[in-house]
Amino acid sequence: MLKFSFSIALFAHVSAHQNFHQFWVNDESPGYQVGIRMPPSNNPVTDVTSNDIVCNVGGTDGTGVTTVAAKAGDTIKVQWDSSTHPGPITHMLYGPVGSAASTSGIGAGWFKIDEQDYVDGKWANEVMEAINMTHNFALPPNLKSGEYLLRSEMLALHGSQTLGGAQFYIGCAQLSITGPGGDCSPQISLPGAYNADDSDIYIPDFYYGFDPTTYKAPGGEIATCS
Ligand SMILES: *[C@@H]1O[C@H](CO)[C@@H](O)[C@H](O)[C@H]1NC(C)=O
Ligand SMILES: [Cu+2]
Repeated sequence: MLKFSFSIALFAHVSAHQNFHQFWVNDESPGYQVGIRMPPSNNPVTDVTSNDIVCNVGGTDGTGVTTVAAKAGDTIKVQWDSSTHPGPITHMLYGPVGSAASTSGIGAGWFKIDEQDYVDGKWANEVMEAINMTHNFALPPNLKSGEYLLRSEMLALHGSQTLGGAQFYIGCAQLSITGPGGDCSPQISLPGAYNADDSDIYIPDFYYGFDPTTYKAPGGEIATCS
């Protein structure tokens, strides 16, 4: 009996974590876990100064991962594992680079292209749960042609009352984008842009008075590309 309850508890915990596992470009998907640097587990990254904050554990190399074609302005749909953890979803691009597969993504050159925080009384994860754990956004219409990393982040804030307790779930896809050109700003560094004690990462009153409607995900403003 004891062993049985332990397994149930373990399963419940593991299933509460999440990975980014599939995406669609204009409704076409390369397949389950295809084109994504899949991490070795669904555990969160909590050290925002670690290189793991870029593309998750083991994510600094994309050898063997398919790079998927897209065009500037295309609609991207991401799908994550089910999540009950309250928090936002954000998307960033890194590039253009010669080869997405051989790009670590460590350092300057990331720019935010999409963010959903707390809308109409629901965190992004709740909104996604109602639509099969998916989320849609568009690539900027003004991008240079080249290869890019697309970073999908779901930040779980249930542990944010503790310094270092916020949980970053991250997955990076590899895209080969055709576009008319354009420069995107502002750009940020990863690691670098996030600090453990930032007010969007460490929220001592998260369950006691914090107003979620004021919340903005880390990484700054959505970039303008022109
Ligand atoms: C939800 O997503 C899964 C995995 O992609 C898919 O098999 C299933 O058909 C989807 N369900 C609906 C209702 O779209
Ligand atoms: Cu979890």
